[in-house]
Amino acid sequence: MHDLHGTAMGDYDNDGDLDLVLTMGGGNGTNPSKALFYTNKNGKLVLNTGDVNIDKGGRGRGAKWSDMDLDGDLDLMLINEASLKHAKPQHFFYKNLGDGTFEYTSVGKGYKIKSHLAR
Ligand SMILES: [Ca+2]
Ligand SMILES: [Ca+2]
Repeated sequence: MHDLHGTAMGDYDNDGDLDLVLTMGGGNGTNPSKALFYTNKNGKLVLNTGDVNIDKGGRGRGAKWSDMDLDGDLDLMLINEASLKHAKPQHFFYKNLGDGTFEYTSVGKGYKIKSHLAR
């Protein structure tokens, strides 16, 4: 494994064990990399990045889990360094669909983050 920048563990599938995401750098911007996603299957971390639809490459720096839409499951935020061409989006937000997969979404473009203050 090379160019590892960030890690985050969270129980994204609500099965009682922690799953893992690793963010990878992009070779100083020359080789954008997808985050590596590992599902915990009975204590064994199984790489299945493509199977869960984590499909965008970037200059990964950090990953955070948060239930952004307050529907009871963890959504994923991947924080990236700017690309050399300043391509947008810089950061990636993935909504947990609740079936073991994610859907890329863009905050500010149709994806509303609910606030506790709005209740
Ligand atoms: Ca889990
Ligand atoms: Ca959620």
